[in-house]
Amino acid sequence: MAKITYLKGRQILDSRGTPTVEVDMSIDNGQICRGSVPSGASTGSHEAIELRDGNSEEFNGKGVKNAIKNINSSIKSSVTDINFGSIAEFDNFLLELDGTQNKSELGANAILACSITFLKCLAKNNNQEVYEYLGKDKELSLPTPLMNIINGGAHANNGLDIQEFMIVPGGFSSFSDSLRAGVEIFQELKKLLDEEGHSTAVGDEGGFAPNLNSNEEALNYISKAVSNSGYELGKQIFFALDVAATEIYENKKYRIDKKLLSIKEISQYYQELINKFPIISIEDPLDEDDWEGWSMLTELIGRKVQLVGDDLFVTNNSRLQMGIDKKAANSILVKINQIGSISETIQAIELAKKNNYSYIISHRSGETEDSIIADIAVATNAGQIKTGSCSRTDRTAKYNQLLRIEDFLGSNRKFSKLKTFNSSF
Ligand code: 2PG
Ligand code: MG
Repeated sequence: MAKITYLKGRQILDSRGTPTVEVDMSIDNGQICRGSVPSGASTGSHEAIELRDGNSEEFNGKGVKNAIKNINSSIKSSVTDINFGSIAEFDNFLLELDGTQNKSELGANAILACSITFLKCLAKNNNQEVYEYLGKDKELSLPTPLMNIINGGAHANNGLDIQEFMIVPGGFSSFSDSLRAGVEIFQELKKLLDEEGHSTAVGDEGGFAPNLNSNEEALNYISKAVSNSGYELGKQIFFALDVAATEIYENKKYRIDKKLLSIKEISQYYQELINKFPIISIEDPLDEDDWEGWSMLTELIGRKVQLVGDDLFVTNNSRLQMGIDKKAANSILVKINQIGSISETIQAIELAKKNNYSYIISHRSGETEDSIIADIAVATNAGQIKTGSCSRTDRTAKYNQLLRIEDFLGSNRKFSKLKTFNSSF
């Protein structure tokens, strides 16, 4: 049983300079732990509500002082003197206190910051790391990273309409080797882009954001960087895309490479891309409410590639269940702030597991130095983590935590070598 003995919320900044929520907490007079929450740019419309101050002039209305007030007043006064038996009990208490479906009363940012920090306190008071505490009696493994080395879409202003071009160093036998390969390719890509006069400035997730003419051109650059670095494409290195298609959906069509494509045409476009490049995963290939299109595309290419629902599922069990029923997608992107509590995040993972959907633990494009998603990826044996490129401390913080965990686990460590289902690779 655990009682909260100290709780304080404050406003800090995320990696885009946008205000976000941080919490300091201690339970049973133990050490103070700290947690903070990320924020998206290409957010799904079905996500839990991130409470922002709106009409205030500060930060163009993006302040989170109301969410902070909720933590320091109603949450603080309600939790005092209650003994919580688990993170689930604590989260449920906050959900009841909020009383809405989408956490709009207290704010998903307020609730999640408390939930993350409560979990950290439980681990700390038990003298454990978060991954050990959360993964107790479960299979632990270090994930393969999906590294977003070219940024486009809402995360850059370069005209590329696919949001994320990721490399997946899947053919290695440890996390650190896999990460090292990714870093070497990233450095080589920088050289290549520079040599050809392209910008090597980075986007929100630390990948380059060059002005290229087409999505294929981006993939060609990455292919060249892979071979120049001495790695084998399709054996050691694979590709993953996040199209974030809700952002390019206009009048029931998809804008790709300056053309408007129907659902049939875009499906064909994906088929051609996966025939040309070793793409093992496509996230949000279609709009967040295009269920029919998703079922069709899953039937068409779901045996060859991982089709990941991000804006489609928003880490929400009822949306995921809808996808399972409709055979839409075969994988879920897991973002703690889309649903707004640790326990509900774990529930979504459990539902995915039970139905043979793979699950990828993910950051947001607006991040903080909090690295709890690294621990969650290990504790839930996710096998895959998406946490940006290998520049910007907001991104490397997560990779560094994974390197630490690899070190802590020593000879007990297991690495989830790329495991996408039905993959022929
Ligand atoms: C995504 C994410 C993270 P955002 O679409 O998957 O890469 O972006 O946080 O902007 O929604
Ligand atoms: Mg996405």
